[in-house]
Amino acid sequence: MDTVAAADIVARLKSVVGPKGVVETADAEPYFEERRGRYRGAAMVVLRPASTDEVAKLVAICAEARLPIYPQGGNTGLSGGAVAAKNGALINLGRMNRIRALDALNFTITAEAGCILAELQRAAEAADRLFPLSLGAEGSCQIGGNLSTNAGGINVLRYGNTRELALGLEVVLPDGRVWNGLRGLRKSNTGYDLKQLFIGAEGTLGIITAATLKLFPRPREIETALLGLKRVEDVMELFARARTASGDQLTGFELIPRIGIDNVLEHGEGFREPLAAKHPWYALLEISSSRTGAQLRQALEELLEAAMAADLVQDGIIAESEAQRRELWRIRAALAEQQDKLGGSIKHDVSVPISRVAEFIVKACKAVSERLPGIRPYPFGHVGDGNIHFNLTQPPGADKAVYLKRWAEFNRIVHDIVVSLGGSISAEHGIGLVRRDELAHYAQPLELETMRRVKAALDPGGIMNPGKVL
Ligand code: FAD
Ligand code: 2HG
Ligand code: ZN
Repeated sequence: MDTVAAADIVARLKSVVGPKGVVETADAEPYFEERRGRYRGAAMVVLRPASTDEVAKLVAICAEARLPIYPQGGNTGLSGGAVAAKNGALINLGRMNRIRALDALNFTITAEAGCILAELQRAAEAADRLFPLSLGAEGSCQIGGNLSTNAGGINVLRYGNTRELALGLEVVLPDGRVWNGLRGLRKSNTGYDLKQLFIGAEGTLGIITAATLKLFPRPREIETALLGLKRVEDVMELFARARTASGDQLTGFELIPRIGIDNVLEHGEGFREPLAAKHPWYALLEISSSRTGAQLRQALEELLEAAMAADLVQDGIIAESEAQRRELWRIRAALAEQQDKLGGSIKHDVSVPISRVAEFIVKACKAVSERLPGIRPYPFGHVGDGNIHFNLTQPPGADKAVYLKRWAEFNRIVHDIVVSLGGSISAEHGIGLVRRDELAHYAQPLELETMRRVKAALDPGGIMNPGKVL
């Protein structure tokens, strides 16, 4: 496209959104940053539409001009999916942040894509309901981004991924037409379930502009415990016992390694050693019920007593107040936030069947240590969903840049083990740019072909978030 034509299209795009919807070059930097510093974005123009109609008009102009579109939500994604390029328009949904409707009796909420996740949670709570999606970035990620990455987080084992929480979507298709699929129905078998295509598509098939989502009764009793264990195998045995002993009321079950506690104590603000002695592994678990008088405390105490008698659990604390509960979860959040303080960190977001989590961790730790003695595995996360953030911290004193150049090499070692155990190379963060080549390596040819056909059918011009996922 020549410069005159490009300037003309940019002018037309800007006139759709007006001055409030145009980000000036001087203010564009936050839209180009990438969380992990592996990429740097750029764009011909950064636009912030205020309505579905504006999004549709922008997309129609881009489709006609074959101009690439890079959708963006809160830009908290961890796979580089929201990284734009200078050949196209970055469309950020942040101004589309209204709650359109809340139907307490139907247990649904309808929100625009740019609604911040924490705001959505608050709107549900104000109506005595729970929107259970919860993750570290909830103060800045948007529901459109959550849907587009099919985000997971800390409550998946009870309530499911974002995909399981979505009942209906409104989407601007790559030709600029609007598909209104905002249905609040638990049951509807009317042919292909189109919304599922857009959930987890990372902006490659269209722009999600609104969603109808499931709500749940708000928990009235919550019990949270942090437990110290000797072996990762014991953590997973405890998980099985906890599900059963709690009457299947387990909402979160997170793994924390000792290296993570040491790191948080050294680099975090205001943390104390959580238990009297140090332990190789910790489990942070939470059970909850919407019923008062559910006697969760008793169930938890009985579980712990039995687990300690069986030498599964060495020590533990149960939160005595909401403040203490928050403090335990603060350790978990800091674990992720502070990991890079230890130096270069090669990331993996993998899942295996829950029954094979311990085997995976043992095998993968051995394999990476054999390849690079001194490497420091930092495995943590949502093991109650079989999801391990198997991140690898550089050996102490190693050259960070040299170490990070070995990213692909360690990905291959770890992902080979994951696949051999029947697992997935991307549990919750998505493919984006970071895992695109890994997807091409591990996906079945027929899966890739089918995905490419879907992409070509919906986006024949290839303008939606080009270069991502496939
Ligand atoms: P962005 O980063 O802006 O975009 C992500 C992808 O979605 C991109 O491909 C983008 O093009 C596309 N996209 C965004 N909005 C739209 C739209 N409206 N229509 C179409 N495409 C769109 N993730 C988890 O799953 N679980 C966690 O526990 C978790 N914890 C995190 C903790 C921290 C501290 C951080 C920084 C991130 C964490 N993440 C986690 C990753 C991230 O927060 C999620 O992937 C989140 O869902 C991304 O939302 P976003 O609005 O920031 O999307
Ligand atoms: C979490 O669970 C996030 O805290 C981030 O998904 C994981 O940093 C990571 O690898
Ligand atoms: Zn996570």
